[in-house]
Amino acid sequence: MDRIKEHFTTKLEPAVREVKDFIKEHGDEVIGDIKVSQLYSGMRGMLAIISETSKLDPDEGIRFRGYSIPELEEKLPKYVDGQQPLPEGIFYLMLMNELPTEDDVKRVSNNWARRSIVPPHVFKVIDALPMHTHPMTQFVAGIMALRTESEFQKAYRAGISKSEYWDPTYEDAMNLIARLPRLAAYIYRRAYHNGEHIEPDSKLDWAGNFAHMLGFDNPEFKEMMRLYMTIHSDHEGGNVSAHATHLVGSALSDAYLSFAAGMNGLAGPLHGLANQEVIRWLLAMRDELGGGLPSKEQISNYVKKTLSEGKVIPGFGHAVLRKTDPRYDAQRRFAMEYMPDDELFILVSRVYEVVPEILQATGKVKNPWPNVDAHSGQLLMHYGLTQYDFYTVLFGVSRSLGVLTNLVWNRVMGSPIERPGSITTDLLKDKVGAK
Ligand code: HAX
Repeated sequence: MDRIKEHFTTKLEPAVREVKDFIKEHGDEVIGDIKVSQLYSGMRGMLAIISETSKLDPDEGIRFRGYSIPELEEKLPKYVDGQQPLPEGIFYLMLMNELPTEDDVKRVSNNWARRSIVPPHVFKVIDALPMHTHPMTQFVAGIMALRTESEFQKAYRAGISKSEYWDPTYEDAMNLIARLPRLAAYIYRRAYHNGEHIEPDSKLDWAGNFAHMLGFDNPEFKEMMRLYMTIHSDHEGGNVSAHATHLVGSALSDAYLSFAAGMNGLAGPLHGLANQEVIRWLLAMRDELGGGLPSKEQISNYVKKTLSEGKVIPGFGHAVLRKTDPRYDAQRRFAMEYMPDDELFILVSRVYEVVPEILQATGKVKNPWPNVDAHSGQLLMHYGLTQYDFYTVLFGVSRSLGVLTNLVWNRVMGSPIERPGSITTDLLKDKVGAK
């Protein structure tokens, strides 16, 4: 058994006992009421899922196992001479509920490198798709093709006991996380670099090697990728990609099926695809205004025009957050340090100064502030990763860290199949005595 898994096994029994005791003692306590309006509003504000890896506070933003992003920037191990947190570290923290040491992080890096070989049939599946297939479609097809490797599927067929489900799920999660960068890089190089693929460099860390396979060996880009992969990894349990992974996983679907479901959700423009939409929207604005850097007044007019056409301003708003997303702030700090004079960064900053007031004035937008997607594309564009259709795949690779950790923990806990109730409007009217 590998050392990471061995250490993880020490966490299982106490965590299961803690939850069992808690349910036994407090299981009948009521923690909230549901309003009729919530049933029609995408379950906003309803507590419905247990997710231990991170918690989103509307006014403060995300905390991973209790740590804010600035705290993690300080506390998580870095690459040699680097300043940005390594995603291996946030994965370890989410899995173990324990801050990793440098050695722990190295062990995760090495473990993933050992598991990272993608079987050739996966590349054949990708190659069979038309070149214009959206990268997220290719990504999901690749994840499904990788399912031939599922340890859980094999173990279930062989009749594994419930109490052991977590073990092959852990193997699937680790294998999948290890292989996603190679799959994603393959899709990128095939679509945008004439299929000139780059072999992995197993001496590099997970995000650094991903950058390398994409074709970006600039050390600054690698640092950016480490930050990107860390901050996109989890956003509590209710967002579409996390919830979809959790829901499908609750049917005992293996990590591949569950994660593919999550990625289908991430590919929606109101969720992860917003990062692509932001750049598309910014470039369209620049083109329409004749190139160069638009003034605040020009931006303001363009924002109003977008709204008047019945479209959303991509990268702004959030279902839970009520302030600027700390993930946006983290990327802004990176841009201020590494590329303060980048024209697109200046545009992103100007948009930040203009949009919230306009959204607020609509009187209906609950959160006028920028979210994570308002910034990420600018960082990628700066280093020459300009093919924005690919951006959501990067988000997806990172998101695997949180949602697959949750899947493993769901198996440890023996979480049941998810099956909320539904009701018709007529019956609901009867219930509340409406005519
Ligand atoms: N531009 C224009 N209108 C917006 C808006 C925006 N950025 N954000 C919200 N609104 C509108 C909604 O469309 C809704 O209008 P209707 O009543 O006419 O339907 C109204 O304001 C109220 O919405 P809300 O309660 O403030 O927001 P929701 O919780 O319903 O939706 C969204 C949250 C993130 C989907 C929304 O803010 C949005 O569409 N933003 C733009 C797309 C985006 O950036 N998505 C990424 C979000 C972060 C994420 O998941 N990243 O992966």
